[in-house]
Amino acid sequence: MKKVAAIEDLSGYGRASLTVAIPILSSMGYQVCPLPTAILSAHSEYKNFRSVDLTPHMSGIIDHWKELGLYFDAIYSGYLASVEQMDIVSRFFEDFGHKDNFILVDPVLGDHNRLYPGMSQEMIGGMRELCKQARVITPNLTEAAFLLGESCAGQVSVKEAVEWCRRLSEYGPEYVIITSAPSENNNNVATIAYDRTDKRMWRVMCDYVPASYPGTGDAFASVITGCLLKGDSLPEAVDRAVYFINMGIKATFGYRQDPLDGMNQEKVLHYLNEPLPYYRYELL
Ligand code: PXL
Repeated sequence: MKKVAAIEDLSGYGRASLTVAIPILSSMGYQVCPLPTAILSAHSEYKNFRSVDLTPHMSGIIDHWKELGLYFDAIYSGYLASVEQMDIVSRFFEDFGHKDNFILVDPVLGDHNRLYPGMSQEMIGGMRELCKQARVITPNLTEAAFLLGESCAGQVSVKEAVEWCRRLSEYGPEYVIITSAPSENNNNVATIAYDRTDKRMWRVMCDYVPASYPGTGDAFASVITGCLLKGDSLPEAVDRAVYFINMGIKATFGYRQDPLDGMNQEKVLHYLNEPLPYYRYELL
């Protein structure tokens, strides 16, 4: 079985990070090996959440994995809560990254033009360093802006987003995927993806649903990891991830539940193993 090391927090309530990554990657047929960075009562968008920081325990876990001689086909990192954790993850990449496996960094920093609570300028720098070690990165538009020192407070044009995608690839990753990117049509959101090797820019459009669920970025990055592991092309992987998120959002939006509870992924996990009904990707 292919193995994926997943490095992020475990939040007991509200679907995010490991409680999203594990079911998705398991459903796709991979063995997930979590390296939890913290245990939270609920993800950090809930007021008064409690948190146990596992930073002091991460090195011990990593040492044991080294003693066991573990090999991971993919390494996926998501939400990290401190620069110290980012340093540990960077060393993990050096130790466990090989020519034949790949590292995907989801540079979780913020959304909707704002940093998440607890994120700092120093952490943006730490995330930028991790992106340099990755083969694939999956920022949303806000995170792309923070990584590049740009602002997305005003309207970002399609042309600018495409430019940001290319500029991020100069940090090193072969694939840069920007989610929540603008499109010419306000009823659509775009995901754009750049392949630095063949210099092709892809786009997958999707209808806009006026709701926002935490953890959708984590789900997106997890599906991309799974698709690339099975050998999908970049645009195919993006197509499937966009399709999955769209189905998940629609399986949630009709209910009156609190959006903070996240996407009802349990209702749509089976789509991960069904053929895509159609390809939507286009070359930009
Ligand atoms: O979905 C990203 C995420 C992951 N983990 C925690 C979070 C968030 C977003 O708010 O709070 C703890």
